[in-house]
Amino acid sequence: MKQMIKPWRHVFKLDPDREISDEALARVCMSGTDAVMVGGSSGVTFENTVELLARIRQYDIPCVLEISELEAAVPGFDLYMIPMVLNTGSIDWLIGKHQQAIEQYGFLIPWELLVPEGYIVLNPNSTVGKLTEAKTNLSAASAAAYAQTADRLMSLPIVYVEYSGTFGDMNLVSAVRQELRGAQLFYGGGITNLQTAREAAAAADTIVVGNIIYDHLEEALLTVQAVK
Ligand code: 1GP
Repeated sequence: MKQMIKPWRHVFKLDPDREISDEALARVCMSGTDAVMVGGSSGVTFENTVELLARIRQYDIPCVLEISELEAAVPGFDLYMIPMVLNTGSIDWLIGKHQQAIEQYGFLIPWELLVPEGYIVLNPNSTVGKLTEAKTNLSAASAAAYAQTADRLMSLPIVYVEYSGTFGDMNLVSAVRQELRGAQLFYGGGITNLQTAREAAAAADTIVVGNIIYDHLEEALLTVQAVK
């Protein structure tokens, strides 16, 4: 499954808890993006996830689910991305919820479709930052050390620098990337136009574009050009 993700340079992230018209969804799915990731930090349910998956499946685009709610683990996605928050203040978000899920549902898990992601959450005001009590006040060197931990000690295939809602420090992102040997670097947060998409695409392997889809679709679609 790592082979499937490797060539991805651009990903749109859709939130099942937010409305998107059929026309907007069609434009997102046919934008030339490499994949659609379904996920969100709140209000994600089995029902709204199934509904969104069914709508995306009309298009020929890889569709992956980022699991934040066990109840919303819907079958039928191409892959399942499993966040492990490296700089959380609570062990639950690093490994606790994962252990509980496996104890309860291990027999149902399609292991070959799971891709763990080492998250470094850096916006303290984001929903994910608050929820996971992330220690966001990190220097570039500290963030890079988390990334090395994920890459070298844990062998995670993805490190995800997450600034959700705000555009991050690209020097930090570059410092993180420099330390990675095997892991692919995802960057997400505050990409709102072609310029920010280009900056992020220069620093990371893969850029993730979320919110702006709902606020300014035209600008969101332009971000695909940053990786072409
Ligand atoms: C959120 O990293 C993604 O998980 C994208 O962030 O919504 O700020 O684009 P934005």
